[in-house]
Amino acid sequence: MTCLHGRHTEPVLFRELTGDNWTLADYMTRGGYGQIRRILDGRMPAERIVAEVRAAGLRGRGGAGFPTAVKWGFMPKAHAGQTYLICNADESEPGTFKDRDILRYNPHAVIEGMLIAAYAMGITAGYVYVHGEIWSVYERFEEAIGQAREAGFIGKNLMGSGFDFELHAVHGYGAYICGEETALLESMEGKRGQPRFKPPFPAANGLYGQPTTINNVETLAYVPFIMAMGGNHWAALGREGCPGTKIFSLSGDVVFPGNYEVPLGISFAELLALAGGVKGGRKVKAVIPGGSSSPVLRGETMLRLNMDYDSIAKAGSMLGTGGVIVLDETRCMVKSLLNLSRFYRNESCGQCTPCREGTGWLVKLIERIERGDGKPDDLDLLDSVASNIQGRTICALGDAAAMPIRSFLKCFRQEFEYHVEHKQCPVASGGQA
Ligand code: L3W
Ligand code: SF4
Repeated sequence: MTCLHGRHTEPVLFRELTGDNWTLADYMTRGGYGQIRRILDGRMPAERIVAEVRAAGLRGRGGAGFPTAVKWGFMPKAHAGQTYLICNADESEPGTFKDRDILRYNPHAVIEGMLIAAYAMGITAGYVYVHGEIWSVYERFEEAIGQAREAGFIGKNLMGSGFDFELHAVHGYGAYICGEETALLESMEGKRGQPRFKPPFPAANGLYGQPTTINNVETLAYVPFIMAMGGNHWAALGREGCPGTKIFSLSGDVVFPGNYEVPLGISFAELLALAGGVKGGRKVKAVIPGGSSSPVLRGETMLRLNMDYDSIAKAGSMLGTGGVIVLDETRCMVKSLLNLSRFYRNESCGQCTPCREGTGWLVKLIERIERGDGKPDDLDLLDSVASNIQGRTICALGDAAAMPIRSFLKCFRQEFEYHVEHKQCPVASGGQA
């Protein structure tokens, strides 16, 4: 997967990258570490940094879109013990593959972003938790950390300022659930990666019980650019009312799958055109706009929407991680849902009964419908199982498993009914759903 095919319209994070210029030396020629140097040299007050991030309107890029400046503000101002900053690079939401490209092509932007964030919150220790199935990215990031440490950007008394910051990379072993922030903390503590109850939130009780801020890779990587441009200027890169740029990962039935860094609020139609449109000139049937946990929308609905948090939420879905999965008119919606549901069943950590048992029931029901053994009541049963999972579990995986079911049924109910009634797929058989 590459992000470097020159089809971005407003690149910030991916600007000037060719694929092999990820090194410290190259980052320095692009003004790298200039912002942390300016901050430390000038003893910039932490409030000024937070004010720039607030002016930028930066929202968390890990899925929830939580305002970054507000999250940083949750950290206690005075704390006797250690506090931590964690970069969540456990990217594993199906359809989402942006963070690994940021780490691969622009790792020093992440490190500088962490330095600035840590300084703003008075944190002296940081970790980057890298997904266990992208080993080459983990190794490259380790190398980048080594370069930064050797150049004096990580360690004690940075640039003679008195500010200390230690940074380490750790890796998981590929479990999706470890991307949930509290499961990630458990995993880092050497325990089984299972989500904790929230509250308390990590800002109060995080790694080893200490106040911890956890931000996504893309969120942190934008911070040096926001400081360099000024928050207002960075915000103005987005379309009206939609601050900044955002990386969308396009996959599925598009001509050029890949990562596209574009103004937030760009229309879906423009984004699709950047990716070369739908394969074979076919029609877009359905779109999952924000990673597999976000509800599916019909193609014609998406073609009227802009890619920003509010527009997608008003249409009944979520911008999530910006992992856009495009399904064309040849796709069977039952099979597509089955594929997603198997993923959530396999990745459930098993702590909560509705999620552990319910995700298995969902798969059994969809398998039955898909192979032509569905019963007339199965669609209501599917909806009932999903509604008994949603909102009744410790973490968002339960919701993430339930929401696609309900949205597929809402948008494509006739296709499911056709499977039950005719014991075959209308797409494959050329029938009308
Ligand atoms: C202190 C409060 N902190 C909220 C913090 C909280 C977290 C952030 C957002 O789920 C979503 C999920 C997936 N005091 C606080 C507070 N916080 N109130 O703010 O919290 P929350 O609970 O809204 O979200 P979450 O649990 O982090 C994330 C969805 O994203 N998703 C994709 C996930 C996949 C990846 C990936 O592969 N990279 O992230 C896609 O849709 O379903 O809804 O930090 O601590 N009062
Ligand atoms: Fe584990 Fe699922 Fe419960 Fe989340 S909702 S804690 S993944 S069982």
